[in-house]
Amino acid sequence: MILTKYGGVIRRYREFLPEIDDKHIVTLLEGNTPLIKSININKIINRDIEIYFKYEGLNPTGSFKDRGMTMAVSKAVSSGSKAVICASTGNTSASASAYAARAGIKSFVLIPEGKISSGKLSQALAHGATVMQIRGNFDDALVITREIAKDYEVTLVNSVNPYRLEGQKTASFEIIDELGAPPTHHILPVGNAGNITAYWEGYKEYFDAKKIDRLPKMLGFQAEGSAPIVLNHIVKEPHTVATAIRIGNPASWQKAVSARDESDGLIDSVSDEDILKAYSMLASMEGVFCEPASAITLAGLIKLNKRGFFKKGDVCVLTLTGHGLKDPGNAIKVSKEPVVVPCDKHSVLTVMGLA
Ligand code: AN7
Repeated sequence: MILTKYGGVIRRYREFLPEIDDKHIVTLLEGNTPLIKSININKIINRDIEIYFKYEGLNPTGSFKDRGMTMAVSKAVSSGSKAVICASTGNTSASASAYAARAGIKSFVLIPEGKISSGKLSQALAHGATVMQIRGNFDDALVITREIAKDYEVTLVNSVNPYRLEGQKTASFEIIDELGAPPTHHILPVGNAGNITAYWEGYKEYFDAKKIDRLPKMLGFQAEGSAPIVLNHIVKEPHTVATAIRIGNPASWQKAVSARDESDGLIDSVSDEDILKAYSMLASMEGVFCEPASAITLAGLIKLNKRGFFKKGDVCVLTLTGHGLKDPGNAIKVSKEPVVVPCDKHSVLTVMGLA
């Protein structure tokens, strides 16, 4: 058998994506991420359902943003653009700057000062972006970015760029191709609300192509302090430990509401405390290290499960949107402290409980 080389999400799912010349494809071989079946967490939460983690932290820059960025930057390059710009809570800037570097074009990123994790900041800097820390939040940064992209020759690569969502929908295709069927429930974090919109599009397109004969319910979660969609009003000063989703006025608000309503799903919120509990559980019980914003999916599942939401046989897929190494500070904060031990065998054995 001849194995076809993996060529990234555009080449794999070309028939479902906007047309692009092969020579313009900018890829770091994103996508093709593992769908990991939960063993230990599944057992203690609910043995009647199946839980899977779509581990998007294993994309080239460590988050799901790469699926959309390959499409957006390829299109930018094919239209002759020499620069991209984005506002970001961190992951979009990491991804945009990496794909811009790959394409040999410039990247400009606006981030809220002091409110993005060090891993993400280091990525944008390493990839050579011009990083501007603004004294405002993500929502303020997005307003400025949109205005600049409207009037100057620099391509906006936030998820208001439709090519971003086109690329991101490929995650739904992968899940169906892997499971052979859609899950009954798909759980996602909701920040700027692009990803839940993209996943829903992906499921609907596979439905229309007759690859599946039913659709999942879309379940989105926001952090309590940044929950505009749940509250049904803009949050002027959003706050949460999950800085990736510290967004008070999501760009794809209405589309996320449509995904929720069309799928008979829901968008709810959970506390920072529960996000951090789920974050620890994923790493310590399942060996899957994701960032706090990603762990909100498990916190949400636990919340719904407690009120008897799921039925026997339900299959839940949780998208773990970003890698835990993006934000090691939080892991160190919520975990057991390392033990300082004198440099001798006996002391080590004592700590191990073997002396
Ligand atoms: C890990 O990077 O908005 O609802 O500027 O980094 O599609 O916005 C990041 C969002 C979830 C929310 N999980 O997705 C940005 C940015 C992680 C994220 C989300 C983000 P959307």
